Amino acid sequence: MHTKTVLITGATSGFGAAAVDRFVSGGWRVIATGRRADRLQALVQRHGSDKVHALVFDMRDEDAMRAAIADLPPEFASIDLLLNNAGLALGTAPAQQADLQQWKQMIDTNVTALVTITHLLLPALIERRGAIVNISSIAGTYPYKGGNVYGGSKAFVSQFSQNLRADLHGTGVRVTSIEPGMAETEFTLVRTGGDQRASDQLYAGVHPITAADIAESVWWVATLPPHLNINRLEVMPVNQSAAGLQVHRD
Ligand code: NDP
Ligand code: 8X3
Repeated sequence: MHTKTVLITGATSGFGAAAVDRFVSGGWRVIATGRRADRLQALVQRHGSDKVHALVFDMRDEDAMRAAIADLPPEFASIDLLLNNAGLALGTAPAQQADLQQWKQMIDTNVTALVTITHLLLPALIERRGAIVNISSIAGTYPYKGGNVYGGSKAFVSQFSQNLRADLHGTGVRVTSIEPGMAETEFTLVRTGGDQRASDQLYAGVHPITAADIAESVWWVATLPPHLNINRLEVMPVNQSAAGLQVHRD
């Protein structure tokens, strides 16, 4: 059996870093991408340069993305799985007080960069009857205050995934949208501009999803028999559930 290769975006922390460990331990080669070169280098050192290849680029820089992927060493060049994981939420303010630059950064990263790398890799994925796993969010399904553009960007990721399924019909390429709820990673630190206390308070007592939990879900989806496709997978901590509508009375 040939060694498979996965390209993981956002591999420097959280779900992406855990997925690197999971796929390496499952015998795959991993292309790990992100902006923080030191974190990617640590992954290469931990697993070995024959197992992990680091690509340092900002997902919003299309030229850098193209150049990095065009320059892959031959042993990493045949990609079987694209894990579209890089993404972020910025801010928790209601729309009427939100920062437009933060909105644009979320759209540029969660939407524009995701479709750009997908478009770039699609021909190769079709040739190899590969797979795409997109990390969406429950925020794309359930609205909450302050979710505004983050939730909108994840609704895009979920629907784009299902539309890819429709277009890729008959190619053998699998597409999955994984939609996690509260998970303790660097997500809330990034969202709050580095407020560790806010992050700790949010997850206190929740028993949130861990990065390893989602890495295991990705692994399960990716290693199912090739005739099976998980279309969408919504995962929450037991201590989180969706409830209710709000009513304002004048
Ligand atoms: P982390 O903040 O821990 O990881 C985010 C990753 O995205 C980092 O590796 C970061 O790398 C990368 N990233 C962000 N912006 C860019 C960019 N411009 N260019 C390249 N890489 C970028 O958060 P999570 O692991 O939690 O998040 C991973 C995905 O999961 C995101 O799409 C998030 O929206 C989604 N998600 C998270 C949930 C949660 O509760 N944690 C729940 C549902 C979905 P670097 O900074 O080094 O560039
Ligand atoms: C992250 C999940 O509920 O914090 O995508 O928005 S949530």
